[in-house]
Amino acid sequence: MHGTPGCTSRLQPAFSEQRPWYPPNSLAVNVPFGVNDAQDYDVVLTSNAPEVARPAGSGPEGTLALRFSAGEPSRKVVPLEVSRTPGIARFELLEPSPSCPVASTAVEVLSRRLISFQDDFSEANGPPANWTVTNGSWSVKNEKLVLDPSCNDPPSAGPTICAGNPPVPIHGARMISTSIRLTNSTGGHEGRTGGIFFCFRDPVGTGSAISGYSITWIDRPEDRGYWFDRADGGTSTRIGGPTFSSFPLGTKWEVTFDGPNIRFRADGNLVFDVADSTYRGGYFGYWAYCNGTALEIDDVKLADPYASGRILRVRQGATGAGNGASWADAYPELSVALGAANEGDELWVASGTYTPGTLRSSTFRLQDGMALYGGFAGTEAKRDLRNPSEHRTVLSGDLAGDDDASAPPGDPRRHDSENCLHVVTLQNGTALDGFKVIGGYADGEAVDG
Ligand SMILES: [Ca+2]
Ligand SMILES: [Ca+2]
Repeated sequence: MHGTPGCTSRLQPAFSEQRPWYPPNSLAVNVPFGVNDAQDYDVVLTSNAPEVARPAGSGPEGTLALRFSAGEPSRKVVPLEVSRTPGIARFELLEPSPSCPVASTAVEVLSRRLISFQDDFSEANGPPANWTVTNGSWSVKNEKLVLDPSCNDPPSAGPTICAGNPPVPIHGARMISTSIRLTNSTGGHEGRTGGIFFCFRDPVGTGSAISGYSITWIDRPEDRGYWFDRADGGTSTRIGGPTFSSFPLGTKWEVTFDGPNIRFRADGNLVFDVADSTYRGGYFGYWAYCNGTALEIDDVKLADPYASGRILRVRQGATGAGNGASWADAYPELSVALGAANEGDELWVASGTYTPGTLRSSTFRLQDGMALYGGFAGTEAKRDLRNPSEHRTVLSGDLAGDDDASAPPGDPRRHDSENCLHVVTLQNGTALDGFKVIGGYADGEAVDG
């Protein structure tokens, strides 16, 4: 059976904005339905920009042969190796005798450069300097952004304002926080109606072709409370709410992105936790219904709280969550922590001997701008409190743990021929401090940081 349904969804997702650490870094590959029922079916998955992203196991050329053996499932999930190089990698699925058009999809790796935006409106009263007004009467008054309740627009094109002048897409922000007050409206059927929009593909917050998210407060009796909507080319889908009376109207709103999830908190209450990874990055702003709703905005902050300055802890034997957030939840393996770390992160490593992997080519590879500190007991709250001479932290390339430094160099009794070639690989702007490095073989490095 060679049905067309398989032809339309052979590579999923269709398009994805991803960052190096943002799941899901994988593609689902479907062969046309049923084609491998009776015989093997071979396809080739290629990336046109393997330096950006490529199928795992494909090698530097970005080409991976996939065999769907007879009778086995006609769907495979192929992990992607996503680099730290920004760009778009387009994937194509090639078949030896295609019964469907070539299937293709793409992954965009966003720039790692953090584009953060914040504004506390400390400028003089007048037009907001860092914002772009699409509709309505917005101004800075007494160090706040204020929407004047009078408006002459049709309600469908309500007052809208976008961060940035000109509007700037906020790629990389994983946290949006703002104080917002919806002051009482004139009492129409819609009541107070307004809120935020984010991850918009277009800076204009209303209209017929919008794509992105909005979170709104509305007082209307039949759907009072918070709404969470996703718009796809102007078609709106409710993905959260209405909350009715479950939550009061808060004045501190916060949106965070955690992998595929988007969470919305108001005054500290978790209002929405929605799995939706359709949009990331894009434009941010505020809007209100044109019925006399007035807004008062302050302390706008869009940032990636995890992008830099994060402290990740590593401690052998740790059995907690393994996310590095505390000594209890430390990474037990330094190599795993390094894989999870980003530019600007600090790694604190408790005493012990750490090896980089199982191969002679294994190495502790520090990315640009990472700092690695050893010499911790595994309890310290500050970096200054560590003591490297008391809490020896060793990076070792002695994979078999059998080195005997008392034998002369070149003597097989040193047992160093199986050791790693390079124990540590540094980049520009990396820091390594408080470690003893032993057991490299290629250059016999013995750095005492
Ligand atoms: Ca202010
Ligand atoms: Ca050895």
